[in-house]
Amino acid sequence: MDNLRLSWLLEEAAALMEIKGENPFKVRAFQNGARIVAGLPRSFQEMLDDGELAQTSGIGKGLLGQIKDYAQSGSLNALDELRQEIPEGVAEFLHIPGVGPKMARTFYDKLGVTTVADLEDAARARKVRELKGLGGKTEMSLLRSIERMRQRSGRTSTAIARPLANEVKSLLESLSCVETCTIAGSLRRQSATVKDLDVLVVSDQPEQVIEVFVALPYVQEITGQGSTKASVVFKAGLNGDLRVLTAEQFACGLHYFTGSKAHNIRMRQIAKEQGYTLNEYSLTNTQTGQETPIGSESDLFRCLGLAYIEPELREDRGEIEAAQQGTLPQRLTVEHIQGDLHMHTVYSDGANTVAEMAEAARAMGHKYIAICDHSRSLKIANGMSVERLLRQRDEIRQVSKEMNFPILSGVECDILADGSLDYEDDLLAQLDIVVASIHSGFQQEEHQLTQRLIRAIEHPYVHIIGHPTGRMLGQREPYPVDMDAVIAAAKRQKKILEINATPERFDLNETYAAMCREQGVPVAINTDAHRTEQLRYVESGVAYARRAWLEPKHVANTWPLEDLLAYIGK
Ligand code: DGT
Ligand code: CA
Ligand code: CA
Ligand code: ZN
Repeated sequence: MDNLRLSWLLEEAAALMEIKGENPFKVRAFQNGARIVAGLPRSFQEMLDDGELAQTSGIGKGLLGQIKDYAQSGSLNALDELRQEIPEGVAEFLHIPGVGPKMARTFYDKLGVTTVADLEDAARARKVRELKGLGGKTEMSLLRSIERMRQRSGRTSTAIARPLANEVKSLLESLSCVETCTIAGSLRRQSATVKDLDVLVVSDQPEQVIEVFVALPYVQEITGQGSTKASVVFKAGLNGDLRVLTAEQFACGLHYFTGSKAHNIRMRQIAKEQGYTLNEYSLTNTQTGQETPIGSESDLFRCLGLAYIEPELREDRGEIEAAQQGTLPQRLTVEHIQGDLHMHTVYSDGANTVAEMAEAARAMGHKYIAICDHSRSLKIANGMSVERLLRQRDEIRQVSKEMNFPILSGVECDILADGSLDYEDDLLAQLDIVVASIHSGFQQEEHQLTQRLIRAIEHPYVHIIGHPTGRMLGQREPYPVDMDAVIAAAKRQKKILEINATPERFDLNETYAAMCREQGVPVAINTDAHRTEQLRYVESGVAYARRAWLEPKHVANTWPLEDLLAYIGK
């Protein structure tokens, strides 16, 4: 038990009291208490024992009583009561600029939302403007505030975080005092961006592990150091949280620090309903105080009557109910993927030849690929003239025959500003497959961009829309587009939308990918590889797609080639 954790709990209690409309003096007392506890010179436990905490100014009788209880039971009574009434996540609403306690309460009471993400969805679905006293203007500014909050929170794309995580993991694992090292948190859940690295180590020599961790060459600054944990800022700009656990604690710790927080909250409820207390170290029988030995996450789920839930699903989006009912989605894996439908070669801005890309793809186990280099307007990416495109098509046919490996001759055709395509129809008709993408004119209005995409979808020779929203994580926002309308058009026209697996993109995002699943629009998980090694992006693309609950049947490039060709009318 540490000061920081106590301080967070007091802070959360203050927020929930505010939302509940409690006496402002009481709220203030808890807020002050949180600050004081965070800044104590020694552990609050020691100061409680030797009576110094009682003498500390700002810690009144009521607060002291709460802290005493917490020291004994590990939970804060006042907070437990508040959480009965208002779910934990609602306190987060107060961090949105412009949202006060009253408004937060209304969102929860009237919309039933308990996380910022759900609130955002509700606002996008135009439900906020219908609330009494609020309107369209509030709704718009709410959405902008949530967006700003996210930007300010400074998240890092996995393109940076994952290689760093792998380095840290392998360095720590090489230590003799380390049994295992696992990266938990949002990175394990395959989020598109992460706030920090959550590093879990099993060891019985925590001091030694911490010493090495804070001295890693990637570390810029140490921001916290305790007996079993440490926090750092990495030179790459993101933070790192290390926890050292014992082997007995590992399974519960892994589950807890994998999160998400919303998932954990529901799991704790489920445990409670069954007479257990679940925390980051153990599952305990609440009555007897006896710990249930938990050897793995599967054990933990099983003890609570749940099927194993993949980390990617742990967002409290219905996965716990599905695990109770045995209706979790079939796990999509990279073995289901039969081919990759978007990659580049030296014909435009790629680094490898047609044959090299095909060899590498076949070595990975693909049954077919499509080569889709850039079209002529995209000069900066060495887009192909008509003549060069035709020459490439001939080369593809020949390589395919020599290798006895299906290579579709395609193109990544620019969607021009008015929604028309970059080549004449009779040329496109000669290709096996056409991916159409937007690479310019992002500054258009939403209705223009939407119409542009829809026009491309309605084009008879277009089969797939590439990276449909144009986002570049950490660099560029998605362009504004009405994805409901785009997905509806894809459905009408029997077209495929891409999940571009380049780690800066993950575009479609998980929300839109899930909409495609619901609407019956197939997606293709494509790497957009510009060199052979990048064909490996398919692995994280598949993992990301699991966040949208996609099953093999939803993904067009898990289908045999004949089925794919039949779907696109070839
Ligand atoms: P991030 O870092 O924002 O990309 O997302 P996470 O999920 O990695 O969040 P982080 O690093 O703050 O915390 C790691 C996990 O620890 C989180 O997924 C769940 C757990 N956790 C952290 N704080 C709390 C909490 O206040 N309550 C509960 N139930 N779990 C928490
Ligand atoms: Ca994290
Ligand atoms: Ca963390
Ligand atoms: Zn591309």
